Amino acid sequence: MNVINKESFDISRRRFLIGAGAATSLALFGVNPIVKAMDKAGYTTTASVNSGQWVATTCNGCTSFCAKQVYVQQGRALHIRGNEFSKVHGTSSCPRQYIALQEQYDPDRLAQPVLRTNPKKGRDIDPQFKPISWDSAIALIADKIMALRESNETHKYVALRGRYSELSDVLIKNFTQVIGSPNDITHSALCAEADKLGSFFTEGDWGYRQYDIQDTRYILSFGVDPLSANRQVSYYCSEWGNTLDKAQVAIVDPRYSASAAKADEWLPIEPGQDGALGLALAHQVLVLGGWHKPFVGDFNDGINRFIANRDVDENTFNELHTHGLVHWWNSVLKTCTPEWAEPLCGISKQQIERLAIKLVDAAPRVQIWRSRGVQMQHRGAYTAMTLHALNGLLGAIDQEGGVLKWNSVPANKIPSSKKYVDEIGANGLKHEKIDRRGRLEFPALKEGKSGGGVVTNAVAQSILEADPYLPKVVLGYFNNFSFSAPGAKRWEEALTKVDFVAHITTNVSEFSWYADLLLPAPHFMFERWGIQKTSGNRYSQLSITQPLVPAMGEIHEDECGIPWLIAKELASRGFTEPLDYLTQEFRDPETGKSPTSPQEIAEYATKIVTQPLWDPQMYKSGDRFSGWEEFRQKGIWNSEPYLFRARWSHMKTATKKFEFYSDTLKLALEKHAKKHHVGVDEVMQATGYTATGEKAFMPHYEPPFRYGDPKQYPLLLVDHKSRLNREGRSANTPWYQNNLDIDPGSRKNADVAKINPIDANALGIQDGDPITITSEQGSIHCTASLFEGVRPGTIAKAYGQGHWAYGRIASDKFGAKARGGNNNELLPPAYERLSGSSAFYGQIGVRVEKA
Ligand SMILES: Nc1nc2c(c(=O)[nH]1)N[C@H]1C(S)=C(S)[C@@H](COP(=O)(O)OP(=O)(O)OC[C@H]3O[C@@H](n4cnc5c(=O)[nH]c(N)nc54)[C@H](O)[C@@H]3O)O[C@H]1N2
Ligand SMILES: Nc1nc2c(c(=O)[nH]1)N[C@H]1C(S)=C(S)[C@@H](COP(=O)(O)OP(=O)(O)OC[C@H]3O[C@@H](n4cnc5c(=O)[nH]c(N)nc54)[C@H](O)[C@@H]3O)O[C@H]1N2
Ligand code: SF4
Ligand SMILES: [Mo]
Repeated sequence: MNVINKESFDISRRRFLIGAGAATSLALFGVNPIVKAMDKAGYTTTASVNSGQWVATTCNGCTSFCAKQVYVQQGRALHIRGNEFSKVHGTSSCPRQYIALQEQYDPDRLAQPVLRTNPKKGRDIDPQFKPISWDSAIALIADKIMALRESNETHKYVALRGRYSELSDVLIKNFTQVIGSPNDITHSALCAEADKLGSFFTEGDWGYRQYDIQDTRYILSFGVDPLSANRQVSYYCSEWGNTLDKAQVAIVDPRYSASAAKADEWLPIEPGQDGALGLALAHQVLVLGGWHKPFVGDFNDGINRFIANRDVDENTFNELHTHGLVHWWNSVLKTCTPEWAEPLCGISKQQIERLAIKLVDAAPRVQIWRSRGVQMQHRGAYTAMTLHALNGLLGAIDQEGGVLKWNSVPANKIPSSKKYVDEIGANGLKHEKIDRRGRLEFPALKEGKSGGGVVTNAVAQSILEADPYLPKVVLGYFNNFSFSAPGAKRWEEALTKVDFVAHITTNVSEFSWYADLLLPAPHFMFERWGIQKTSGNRYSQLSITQPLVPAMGEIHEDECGIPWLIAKELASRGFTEPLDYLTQEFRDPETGKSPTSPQEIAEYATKIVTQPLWDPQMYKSGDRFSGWEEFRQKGIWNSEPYLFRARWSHMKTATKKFEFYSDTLKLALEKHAKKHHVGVDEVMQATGYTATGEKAFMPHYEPPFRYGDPKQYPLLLVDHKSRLNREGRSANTPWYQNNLDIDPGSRKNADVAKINPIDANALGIQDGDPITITSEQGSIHCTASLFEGVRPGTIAKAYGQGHWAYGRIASDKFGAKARGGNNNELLPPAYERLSGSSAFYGQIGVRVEKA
């Protein structure tokens, strides 16, 4: 039988394991998938130089989603560069683009469907996966869906989405809907929902920002390391040098990041105290009279009455494009002096005063950046609002050299399956969603709507407690929640409770380990259709991915193709609506043909969504194309350049203004409270906030919640992304492991925690020592790196290592021993509840010992 086992990590044995009995091994394809693909492509070693071509696609290594061109020769992807047609990043790139090649040609990739043969589930239990055919795999999923329909339990089907392209609305949203389940659960609450909350409740935009770094004079970053992470790393990497010539940069982060290393100033703040610093800066800006008058307005007589600890008469100030400034001052800011902030945030009064002067001098050509690090915290919502309000005060919103929204992209949405839902499905859709969104303690106020957002990490709890119910079928797509979610082990336990778990994945991951069926996924960048958007340099772009090399195995397109295969099987059993939806709504916009294969439906879906961009008859704005073929070849559409100040007094907030006193949040909280027959104070309490009364509607100080008794867990953990992390997906590549010293304080081929020599000496820890880090949640092992670039009292560790599955390089021993430690086994499953986000940061107490 064509199977492999845990022992098969040994590269020399790998090829010989075929037929070695029913145990889970790595080379699940039988022959090396690379060899197979080369066979298909007719590859010869005598290929002549320059006989290939550059093909457009998109990198999905991080949320920058850069448009790329890949050099393809004889069916092999050999080289990658930025897409010259991009107005956002052009040909530039970040340091991790090439790792995509090693992901694509990873010999440990799953290359055909496999079925679990061991009914027992656990980390130490070999699933004993054995290959099965695609037909059998799809039939098995159809069996499970039909059984749910027969028992009127279609709501017990749960689709989990990790990373994705816009086409995932087929598999996750609409396919789930048409089979009658409300449970289309995305990873957004593990990603950065609290960030969007900060913009929404001040300027009415549930989205991310771009920063006009060409014309700026001052960049103040709260935890963002734009040379490593965040959005549009390629553009910022290529332009940052020029920016440093023209502007000053200050990085607030307990950790000395790559960007801090290039900045004018590094402010190693006490974790979780960015709100205090932000409020003190806002206070100082007002006291100095430095707010941007053309945006905010002024006192009627031009005399500044913002004096510390003194109220201001609202009638004396005439606000222009903002709302509630004086109210905010009187209720919150007047007491937020630098003296008040200093002991909280650990940044001196003098430094705060100096920063404020710099901001005022540079305004409105300033920009305040904010990362997940300061917002995805237990009480992070008001920090997100505070820091964005600073942009408002300084007039940086929608301004040259300031902070911009993403330009809009006039693409179509994926067609809805709503009208295809039958009676059984409609009953299923009435059930509460599995993630508890909208409950009193989970407002998840996406776009101001109670329960409008997702609470991804609550799903594990819901499964464990069978509340609101125990799902029977879980389909995981492009996700690895038993690795990527705080309190990761809860997911392992939860998945053992579910009857049937399927996973669509390129690699046998920590999530796959608990699955019953694995479907091999195409690599997102090289083997399938897809759509991504990004923004920077005053433009937005939409770019596509397309299949450009033969797939590494028996692989079908996943976001549209797999639902189409399942729908065909369901139709053969008399449940025709899913197939009706897919065949009727996904016709080729050029020929009107219905799809006949997984690849075709994905291509048609790509054409449907992008048609307003490439069809000359539908032209709206931005780049022009003669038709689909030209667009496909270029692979990218660019928007019009940014229109500055167009949104001033036209924001999508309750008052249409930029809100310092958020009427928008007030409305949202009051509606949520009313739904639960309580007041807003009770909502604050249920969500773990300390505010009472009107403070709930304004940026204000919230003390960070500390996990773990300081006596037992004296140090604070600072989690961060490595420059080489392509989310949780790059760890099985040599180019990742061999180059990790690209991060300040890190080492090649090691998983290090960076500890200040002051703390290390007190603990008797030397550089290179193996250490154990323990929190209330769990323990991990890694290596100590003594590094002055962490604030004493904190320990910084990149997320990304600690895989115990995924492949022979990612783990020490596949399925048996982790390589380094996974930070998510230390982090508690905590939440920022107003957005539904998981809380990865703040004050996470840990103990560090020599192992
Ligand atoms: N401690 C800590 N945890 C974090 C973060 C952090 O900074 N620190 N970051 C968080 C953030 S911002 C995010 S967005 C989440 C991401 O977390 P997830 O959404 O869970 O995504 P990944 O961990 O990248 O896992 C994706 C999985 O999909 C499969 N896969 C890999 N490549 C492909 C492919 O090309 N196609 C398909 N179909 N499947 C593939 C593999 O099984 C892989 O494990 O992680 C979060 N977790
Ligand atoms: N290299 C790389 N880049 C990526 C990704 C990746 O996997 N790898 N993933 C992409 C994804 S999915 C997302 S969502 C974005 C997220 O990008 P960002 O929103 O910018 O967030 P992170 O980099 O996750 O934020 C963590 C940062 O906050 C700092 N930090 C931690 N605690 C605190 C604190 O209390 N105060 C302050 N001031 N700083 C703190 C950490 O040192 C770290 O620099 O990045 C994207 N870019
Ligand atoms: S990893 Fe991110 S920044 Fe780097 S090329 Fe890919 S999408 Fe762009
Ligand atoms: Mo993310």
